[in-house]
Amino acid sequence: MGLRKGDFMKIAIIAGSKSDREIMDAAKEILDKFGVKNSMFITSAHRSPNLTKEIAERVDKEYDAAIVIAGLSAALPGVIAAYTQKPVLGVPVASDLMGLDALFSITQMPGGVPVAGFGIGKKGAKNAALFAIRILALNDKTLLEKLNNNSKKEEESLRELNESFG
Ligand code: C2R
Repeated sequence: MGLRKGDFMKIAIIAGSKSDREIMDAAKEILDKFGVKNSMFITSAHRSPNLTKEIAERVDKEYDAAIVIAGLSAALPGVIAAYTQKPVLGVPVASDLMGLDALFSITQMPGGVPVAGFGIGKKGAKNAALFAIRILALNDKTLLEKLNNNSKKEEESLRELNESFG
């Protein structure tokens, strides 16, 4: 029908609060750059458990993976992962404890409910988005090509910088 497989692939970006918006945008920027469809949701496992369940069920039916961003006592990625077998990529947000609270909450999951843990803040969100794209690229050659071109460009820009040093 002229549609590539990638046109159907979707990533959910979910955050625990609207105060996490900057981190959400860091993930979205990468997904948009690679032409990967995505939607953003805000919900809290602590504050809005029913909405969280509804969104997790949508992830299970409609999305290929979820990037879940949360700070403080970050239950949200684990709760989403409890409702779906789709890959959940957790991104901690910096806090008074430098984000270590969320980093530990996300990575120290009880056995049986896997959440992939990324670095704290925008860089973690960027890597989570790239990792989600790598998952999609397992079944999408066009996306794999885009990833390769992106890596080549990054290397090329460093070569140019080094040449400018003389
Ligand atoms: P507010 O700024 O709304 O007080 O939120 C959010 O991700 C945010 O980083 C402060 C922080 O609380 C986090 N939060 C969670 C959850 N709900 C909100 N970690 C949850 O259910 O896991």
